[in-house]
Amino acid sequence: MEPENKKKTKAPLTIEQKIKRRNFISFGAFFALSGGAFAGWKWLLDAPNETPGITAGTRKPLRKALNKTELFFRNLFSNKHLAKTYPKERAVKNVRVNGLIGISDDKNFDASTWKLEVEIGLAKPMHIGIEEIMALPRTEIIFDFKCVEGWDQIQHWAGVKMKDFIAHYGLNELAEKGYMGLETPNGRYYVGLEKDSVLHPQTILAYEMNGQPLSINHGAPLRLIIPVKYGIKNLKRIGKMYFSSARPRDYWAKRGYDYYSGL
Ligand SMILES: Nc1nc2c(c(=O)[nH]1)N[C@H]1C(S)=C(S)[C@@H](COP(=O)(O)O)O[C@H]1N2
Ligand SMILES: [Mo]
Repeated sequence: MEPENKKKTKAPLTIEQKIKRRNFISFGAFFALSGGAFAGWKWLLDAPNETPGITAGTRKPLRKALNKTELFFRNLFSNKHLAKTYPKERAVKNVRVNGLIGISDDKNFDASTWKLEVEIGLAKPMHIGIEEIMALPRTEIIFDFKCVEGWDQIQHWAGVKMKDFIAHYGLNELAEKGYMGLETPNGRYYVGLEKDSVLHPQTILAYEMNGQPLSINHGAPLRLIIPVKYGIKNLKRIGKMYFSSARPRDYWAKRGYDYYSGL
């Protein structure tokens, strides 16, 4: 038989046949896709939880995706991304007091004997007084302070740039480890910060607000002001500073907030 004839004997599809065929194809696709989606969901469900601690326990593949996203934005902004600044007149007079963890729960704190403790590896930690810090080059910043709870305020702070502080005390090599941890003297509030944000030109160790020494509730004698991050990372009443190659513990990340908390 001629192949040509064979083709011709095949009758054209009727409308009903065409519809049946389409339905068959779309159902097939539907089942294939659902099967894929189910397998994906099951895979995620069966994936191990990350070890809780620094971050809340989510599925490991999800954390991987979050970390990739974080890295993308970190590389995008890095040190070149500056927070918007404002003229002094725009700064509010009544600066809101938010969290007091590590402050109101510390009855033994004595601001007059306070010293910043800096862990420097195997050697004994450094203890730096506030006068010494105030003798370093002073810088000011007026920016829009943002809290994850949904409020923001234009605030005016002064202190020393963290990168100047680090350079002055010969901590550059330690800073290269990747992370800095900061804690209140009683260790009740603590944050972890990655190197790029630590060395950011707008990150300051602040000892003044609106031209006055810090009040106790705003973090006297020394607090962190880090405009590239949400309020939660702006630790008040710094007691201890340390460096690490792994993410330091972070109070709010432990409770499910984003570790990076960048703006
Ligand atoms: N020690 C300490 N620092 C802290 C907090 C805290 O509870 N304890 N709260 C953080 C949060 S959530 C915000 S929004 C800011 C608020 O700073 P303020 O009270 O000076 O406005 O401080 C941050 N630093
Ligand atoms: Mo906050």
